[in-house]
Amino acid sequence: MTRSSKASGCLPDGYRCGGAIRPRRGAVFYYLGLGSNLGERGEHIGKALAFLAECGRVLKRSSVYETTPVAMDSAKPFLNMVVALESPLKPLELLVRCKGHEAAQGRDLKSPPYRDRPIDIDILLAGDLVLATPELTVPHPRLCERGFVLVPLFEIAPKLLHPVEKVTVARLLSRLKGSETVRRLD
Ligand code: PH2
Ligand code: MG
Ligand code: MG
Repeated sequence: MTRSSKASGCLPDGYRCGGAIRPRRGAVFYYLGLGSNLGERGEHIGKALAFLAECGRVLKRSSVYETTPVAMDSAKPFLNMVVALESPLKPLELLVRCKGHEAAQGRDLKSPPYRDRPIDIDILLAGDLVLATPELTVPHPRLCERGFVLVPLFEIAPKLLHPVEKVTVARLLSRLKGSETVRRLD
């Protein structure tokens, strides 16, 4: 049997196929949210990007946005961005590495959540995986409520389908209510 040259089976893993990209065999397409509101925020984000490049292939990165803290008693604005990463790591392996990197950048992981932090790396999506464990929930449980995540995610993946909501990122963003400030930096 001959395969049509358009069949995705003819393409090496990790290559474009009709606009969609599929991961290499055994790899996962992650979307990660990065945030910093303490210290040299741009440097912290830069170090996190270098760290993620060691975890796989960074396929896309959004602009950096300055955002007002949400659900936090803080006046310190955040820098936020979103990254698409293809990685051979399993979700829990990636999570452990991200936590290690947050600690290496000086984040106190024992402090209560929602404190000012030099760096936060959140796994937003792990392909189509739907998972709820004490360690990790994907899709991220508050993804649909947060402009500081949805705006940068929309920039790099507007047509991406949320595996639980079954709507696109563009639709999630259009449904968003609230008064968060999310300002793109040049
Ligand atoms: N992260 C939070 C809670 N609130 N607000 C903004 N603007 N940016 C964040 O990254 C952020 C937040 C929990 O991790
Ligand atoms: Mg977070
Ligand atoms: Mg986090």
